[in-house]
Amino acid sequence: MKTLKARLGRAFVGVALLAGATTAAAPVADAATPPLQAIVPVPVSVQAVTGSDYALTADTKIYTQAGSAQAKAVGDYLAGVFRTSTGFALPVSDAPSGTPTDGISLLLSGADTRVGDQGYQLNSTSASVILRATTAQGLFGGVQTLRQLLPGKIESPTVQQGPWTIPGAAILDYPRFGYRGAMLDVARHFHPVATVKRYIDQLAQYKINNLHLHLADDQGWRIQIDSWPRLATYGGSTQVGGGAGGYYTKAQYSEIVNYAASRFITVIPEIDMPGHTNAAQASYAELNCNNTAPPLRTDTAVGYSSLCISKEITYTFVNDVIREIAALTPGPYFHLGGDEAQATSDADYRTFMNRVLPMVAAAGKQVVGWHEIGKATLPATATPQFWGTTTSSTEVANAVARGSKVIMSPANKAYLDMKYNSSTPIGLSWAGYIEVQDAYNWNPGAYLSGVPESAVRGVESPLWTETVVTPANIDYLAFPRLPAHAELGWSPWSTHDWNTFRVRLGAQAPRWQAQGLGYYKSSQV
Ligand code: NAG
Repeated sequence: MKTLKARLGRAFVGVALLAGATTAAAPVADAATPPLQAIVPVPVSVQAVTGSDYALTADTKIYTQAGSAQAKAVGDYLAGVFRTSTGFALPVSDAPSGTPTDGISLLLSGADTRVGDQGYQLNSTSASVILRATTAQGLFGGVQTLRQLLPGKIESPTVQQGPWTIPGAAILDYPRFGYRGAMLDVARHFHPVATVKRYIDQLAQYKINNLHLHLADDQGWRIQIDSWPRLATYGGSTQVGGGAGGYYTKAQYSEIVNYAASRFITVIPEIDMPGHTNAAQASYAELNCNNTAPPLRTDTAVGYSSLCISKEITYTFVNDVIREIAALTPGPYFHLGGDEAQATSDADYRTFMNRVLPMVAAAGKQVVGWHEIGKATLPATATPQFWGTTTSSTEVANAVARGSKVIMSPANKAYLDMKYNSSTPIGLSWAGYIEVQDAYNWNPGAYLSGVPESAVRGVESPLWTETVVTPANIDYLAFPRLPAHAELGWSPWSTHDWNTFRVRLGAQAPRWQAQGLGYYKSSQV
């Protein structure tokens, strides 16, 4: 078994365990999981059409809904992924009218109404592969499933030998929650545009549709603000551990936003306030009650900074920042942070939020905030993001009672920066260790007492970066837990089952290897 593991990788271990083969695992472990049983997140419904596989060949054509530039863009994206590893031309052109009789088609007509605005239908036979959806976003989700129906080497950056067989199938799929998110903290350690784009591509594969960027914290301010230029040039000049830091120019932030949009991912900018603000206060003395700028900080303490609640300049500053970032952000949300305001009294916190909440609305955005924001009187459009380690929250309950929906990120389940176990080389452990099974085994729709599924907007996986420096560090903490969270956000709860999940998750490993993604090799999978 040990030799097999070493030779084949972890992908096959789960298969052996599922079959209940504790000792004589070899024959089972030799068989790769059939692709229709290896999709993450698992679709709502998958039916095999036996004896009717589609062969992707040098002659295959991709057709997209005539007249839809968005469908064409999804077709080009699909062709880009498949051309790289197959070496085939895969030309993309308008679909003929009527039901296509060959090739791979991406159509915006004829989908089952259950697909809604994010789902899709996929029908593959020996003649053709037809994806149908009501939106380009739905087609894009279907494309992610289609990738997983081909062998993992389809993800290779170099041309590989086929055969490239798509199993005959009828798939109907749509999400449990409309919001599936990931957060990247670019403040503690700055992560350049290329790293963020790489992460966006990884998120898209698992049908995550929101990227929350934590753009400012005590240790760094990471986005250019024209009316307060020192925020970026001085406040962004260092990071945890004392390295050089960095920041996004407005053009670079827009580049991220546009790249994310091309993957149907909405960027949610966060400027944390009224705490976690040392970088801003170090940049401008007037943002401090004593008019003295503190030094830049490169340690990882939390809870010591606060904007000066009683000064008018504080609100000019906050309004300028919200206005400039909102103007660059097409998505509907602005995240105000609001966590760990230990250096702000509750009364001051409420005073502050009462001033700032209307600024977000005036900038045309809806508020998101870490769940402490529920201490303020929120409009029903505001979304608290639960990050606690217990299963009740007064702040969330208050907000839900006023009509809010919540994003679920319980720290002991959803935090990607927690270590897997005591020997994980990077990560924190204040919320506990989170092995893959822990990341998977919770129900976001029935987790917080008094918060029914109907009050849950979705699931988000935060990745704080006190210990995360390189893209390889991101890979290691996000994979394989991020796909576990993605499945919680997408798949019906009725499909929830660790034993089948770990087989499907293990079957992703060859894709990650082909992509050069340095995932954590969990002994549980
Ligand atoms: C919390 C802080 C965050 C920190 C993280 C590390 C939240 C909402 N706040 O203390 O600034 O990076 O833990 O896990 O998580």
